[in-house]
Amino acid sequence: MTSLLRSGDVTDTDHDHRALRAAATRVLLGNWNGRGTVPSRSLYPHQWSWDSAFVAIGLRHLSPRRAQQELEWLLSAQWADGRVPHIVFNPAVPAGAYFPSPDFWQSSSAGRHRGAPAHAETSGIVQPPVHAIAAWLVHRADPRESARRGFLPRVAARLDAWHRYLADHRDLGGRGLAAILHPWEPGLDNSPCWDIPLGRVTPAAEDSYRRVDLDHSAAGDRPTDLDYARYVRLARDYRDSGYDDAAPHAFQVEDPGFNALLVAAEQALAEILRAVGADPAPALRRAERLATVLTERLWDDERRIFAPRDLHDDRLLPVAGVNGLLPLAVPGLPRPFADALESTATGERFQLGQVHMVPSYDLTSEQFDPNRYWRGPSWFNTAWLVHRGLHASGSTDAADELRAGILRDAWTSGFAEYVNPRTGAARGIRDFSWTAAVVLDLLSDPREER
Ligand code: 2M8
Repeated sequence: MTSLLRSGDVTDTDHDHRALRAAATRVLLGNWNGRGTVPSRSLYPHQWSWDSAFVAIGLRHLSPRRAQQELEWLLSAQWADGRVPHIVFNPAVPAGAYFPSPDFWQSSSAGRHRGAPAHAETSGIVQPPVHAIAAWLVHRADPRESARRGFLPRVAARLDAWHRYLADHRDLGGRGLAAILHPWEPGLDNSPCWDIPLGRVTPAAEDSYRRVDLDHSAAGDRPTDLDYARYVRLARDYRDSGYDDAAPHAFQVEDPGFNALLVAAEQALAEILRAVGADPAPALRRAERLATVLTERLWDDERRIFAPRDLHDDRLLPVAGVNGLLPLAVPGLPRPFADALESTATGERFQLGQVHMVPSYDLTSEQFDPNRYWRGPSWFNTAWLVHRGLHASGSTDAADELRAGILRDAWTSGFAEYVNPRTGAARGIRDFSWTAAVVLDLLSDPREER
C-alpha cells in the first residue's frame, strides 16, 4: 500500500475512488480493537472521545452496526455527572504505552464523587461534543438496523446527560457557553490560541513523568516539553480537586469550535429525542441560546473570525485558528457571519483553495508552524467540518474543491494524522483513523441521508 500511496495521486475516476475506499477501509478495520477503534495503534492505543465520533461517521458506510457499537462503547464509560471522558483506557494495553496513563488520571478513585465508572479507567477531562451529530448520522445510515438494535433509545439519555453536564457544570463564564479547562479539551492541543492562557500555568517538573509520544512521532511534529509540563500540571491539579468544575482553574477559556459543535450537536440531539418520542424542546432551546451567545461573545470583528474568550480577564484572545472557522458548520448561522467566515477562509490567513486543506492556524502569524501539530498543519477532521459548513451554506464549488483536496491529501500522505499545508507532506503518524473515516464519508453517495 505504501508504495502505491507514495507514487499515486487521486483523480476523480471510479477506479481511483475504489482503491482509496479499499485503503481507507483497511486502515479503519485495522484499528478496530473489538469494541472500539484506536486513533492509531502506536501513538494512541486507547479510545478517544471525538475521534470515535468521526470514526463512527465513517464506519456507518461499512457497518452501521459497528458504528453504533463504537459510540455505545464510548458512552458506556460516561460518568454519572454526565461527562464523557476524553479517553477510555483499554485494560489489555500495557500502562506504559501512553502517557498520561490510568494511574495518572485515577478516575475510579479521584473521580468517584463525580460518578466515574468503577468498571473502566478513563481520563477526567472532555473533548468536543460531536457525538450526537455522529449518532444521528449513524442512525440515518440504516434506520432499520438502528431500530432493531434499539440504538437511539440506548444513547438518547446518555447524550442528553452529556449536554446537560456541559450546560450545568461548564458555564464558568455565566453567559451560557461551555468553558474548556485544558488545551486537550478543544482537541487542538498546542494551538497558538492557548499560548496566552497556558503561559500563566506553572509547569510540572519535567522529571516527574516521561513523554511516550516522542517514541512514536518526530519531536518537531509534536508539542514542546514546556507545553507538556503545563498540560501535566493542569490535569494533575484538576484531578487533585476531585475533578471539581467549581474549583479554581488556572486555565478557563470559551472556545468557538467547542461551542459551535455543541450547537450542531444540540440540534442533532433534538432530532434524536423526537425520534424516541421524548421532548426535543429543551435541546432546541439550548441550541438557540448557545448560537446567540456564540455570535455575541466570540465574534472578532477585526479579524473577521470567531475567537476564544479568556475567562481570566474576560477578553477575546488575539488569534485566528481553524476553531474560529468551525461555526460555519452550525446549521442556520446568520448569513453575514457565514459570508465573513468564508472570506476569511479564502483570504490570506487560511488561503483555502491555494494550500492543502485548511491550516489549523493563521498562515500570516509569527506563531504559525507548518509541521508542529495544531500550530499550522492541516487536519482532516477540521477540513471535513469546514467542507460540511461550505456545503450547507451553498458554497458548492468551494466545498467540492475542498473535498477533492481532502481525498488527494489522504491518499498521498498514507492517511497521515496531519499534513504540511504548503507542501502536503505527511506529518505525525500514518494510518490515522479519523483520516480514513472522513475519506469513507466523502466517498459515499452524497444523496445518502446526512
Ligand atoms: C491529540 O491529543 C492527545 C491528547 O488528548 C495527545 O496529543 O496525546 C489531539 O490531536 C486530539 O485532538 C486527538 O483527539 C488525540 C487522539 O487522536 O490526539
